[in-house]
Amino acid sequence: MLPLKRVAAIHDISGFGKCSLTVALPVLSAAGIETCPVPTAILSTHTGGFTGFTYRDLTDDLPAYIQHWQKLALHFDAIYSGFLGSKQQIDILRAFCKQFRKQDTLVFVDPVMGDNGKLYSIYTPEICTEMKKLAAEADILAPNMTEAAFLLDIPYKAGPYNESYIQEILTGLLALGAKTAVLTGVWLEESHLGAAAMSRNTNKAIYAFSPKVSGMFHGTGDVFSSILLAAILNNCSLEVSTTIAVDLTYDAITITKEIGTAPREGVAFERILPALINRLHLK
Ligand code: PXL
Repeated sequence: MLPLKRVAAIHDISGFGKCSLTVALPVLSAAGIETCPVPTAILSTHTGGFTGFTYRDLTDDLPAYIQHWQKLALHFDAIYSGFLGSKQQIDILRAFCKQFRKQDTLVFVDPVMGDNGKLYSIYTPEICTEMKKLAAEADILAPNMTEAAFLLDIPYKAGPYNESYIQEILTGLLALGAKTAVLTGVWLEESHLGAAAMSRNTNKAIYAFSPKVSGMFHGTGDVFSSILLAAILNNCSLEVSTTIAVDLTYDAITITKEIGTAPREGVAFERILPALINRLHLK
């Protein structure tokens, strides 16, 4: 029997609204990957579309938490970061990578900062600067178009995009230092939305699209990134992994629309977990 692959997932936990750890843990576990959370904060809900949420910052707990893991000499096949609430948390994550990154460890950074051209409410220019340093260390960097614009210090464009613009953004992200960039929220024509990916060793963009669904659904970036990482750790190619992540994120959104829950409640990714398992077996 092969041992399980193991991921350290460094995100917040939001009790309601399905994002960050409440997505990463079930998606990666369903994909057969042992997932060890490093909770950076505890919120009653995420910050997008809710008011009055509680926010307990766990920054002060992290050094001892991580030190214990050092004593246990844990090995991780991947380090997966998402929503990070302060410069200090990004610094801790960079120190975590220094400590736990071995030759075979994949550092996957989802530089969660904003969407639709705007930063999330708690993100400051200082956090963006730190995020750039983190992005430079990523094996896989997975921003949306808004986050890419902030990382590259360029104005956000709403789309539609053309291939040369997407190529320019991907090239810029790789120039920051990331080995592979996977860009979400890419659309070249009104009817389809998806992702574009490029690695330093190929310099050729690959695309995956699904039909465009109207409306904005919270947590889709976390669903996409978690599925992408799950597929990569199951030895799918970058192209296959991106396609699986686009297809299944789309399926989760369409199911959510049919159920009719409010966009702020997150997407029904629970219903696509069997399909994820099937796709990983079929690869
Ligand atoms: O989905 C990204 C995310 C994660 N965690 C928290 C958030 C958000 C986006 O708003 O607020 C707490």
